[in-house]
Amino acid sequence: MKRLLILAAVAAALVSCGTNRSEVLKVYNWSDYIDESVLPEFEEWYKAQTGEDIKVVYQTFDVNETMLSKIEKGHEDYDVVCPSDYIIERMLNNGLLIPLDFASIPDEINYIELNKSPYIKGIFDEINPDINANDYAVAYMWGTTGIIYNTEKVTPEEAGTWDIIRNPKFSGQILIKDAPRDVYCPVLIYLKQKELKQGTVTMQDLMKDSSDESLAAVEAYLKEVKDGVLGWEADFGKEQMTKGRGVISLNWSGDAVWAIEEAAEVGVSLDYIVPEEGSNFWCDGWVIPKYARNVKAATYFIDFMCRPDIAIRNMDETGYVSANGAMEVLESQIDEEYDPIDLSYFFPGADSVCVNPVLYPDRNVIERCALEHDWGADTDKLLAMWSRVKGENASGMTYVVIFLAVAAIAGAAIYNNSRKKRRHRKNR
Ligand code: N2P
Repeated sequence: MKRLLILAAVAAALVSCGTNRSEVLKVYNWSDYIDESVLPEFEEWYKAQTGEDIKVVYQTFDVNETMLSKIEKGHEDYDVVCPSDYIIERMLNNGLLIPLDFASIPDEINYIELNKSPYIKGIFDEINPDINANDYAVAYMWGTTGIIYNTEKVTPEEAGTWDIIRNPKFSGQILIKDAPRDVYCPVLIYLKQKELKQGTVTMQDLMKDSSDESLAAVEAYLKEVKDGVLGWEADFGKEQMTKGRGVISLNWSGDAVWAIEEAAEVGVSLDYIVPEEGSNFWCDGWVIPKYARNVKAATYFIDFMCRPDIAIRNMDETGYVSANGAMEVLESQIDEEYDPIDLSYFFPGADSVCVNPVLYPDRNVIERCALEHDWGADTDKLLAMWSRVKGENASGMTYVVIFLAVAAIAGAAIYNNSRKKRRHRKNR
């Protein structure tokens, strides 16, 4: 928060000191989602490529919805932002994105074209059948939603089903991502197991299902779960898990990689699983919103993010897996410590490679996951449901405190008033 305020002040200062806006690049990205040392390197690289100065103003958000509202409602002039798939879809549907002009970048440094993963390109093709998301977005990181668990307290069988979040054994020790869509989808998949097995619905149907009936079912389930929730977290869950303060965390695969590594250093053993019922997989991508004011630098920035060495540094720093399809990226992750997995869906020919399976999911994990989709106006129903679920978490206690505070203020006012009246009478 403090960092955000400082950055906002720097941004305001730069603009008010008369710095030419064409020399400023405003980047708005998820927190903990980049190796920040690449930012000054971009400034140097941009100067070398174009002969122009650029100053990156870097700001972060915790969840998609915060970012979206700044652009959709606030019309903020970020030059490049990093939404997830279903938000890219929404931004496309609402005409909020500018098509990317990569032809403007010289071929020899066109890292986007050089390293495009056909797999991810296919995912972006799926985002919107009418508008090709590949013309508007370049994938950055991707992964799954699953369960991080403490292996000393939870068995893989227990963590291998979404039912774990209401398992009374772990009550009070569960952290849940404060990301409504990424919680709604797995819970709905869990609740619709029977229908999925019977083939009366598909995972893809569920990703688009914003019916009142499904919303009510997920709401009821979450209300059952919430008394056992230690925290609804946007970004502190991974750290809590490393400190042994939570036993289970409904979280993203990249936070899992980060947490597993950090925890190992302090003797806490964590693991990550995508429950057997299935889940969502997601892909975040760089886009240029229509209120951007430095499209050229934004285009170069997106390109720079696709340079394999930069992609590797961002992966190593954050725990997330790059959408970059360069073999160099795969080679940097090979580690004989892991059992071989089938990654040929992502890197053609790589059907048995030793890489961290939390980072790159095996083909069979991917096969039980699906991509989320924009719900349009129904999104408001989800957000209302989410705040009902979380709001009630503050429960009666909040109302008691508010009631006591109001009663105290009213009492003090009545007392002061009657004292004044007494004094007034006395003085007469
Ligand atoms: C990292 C956020 C990752 C975004 N803090 C997952 N979609």
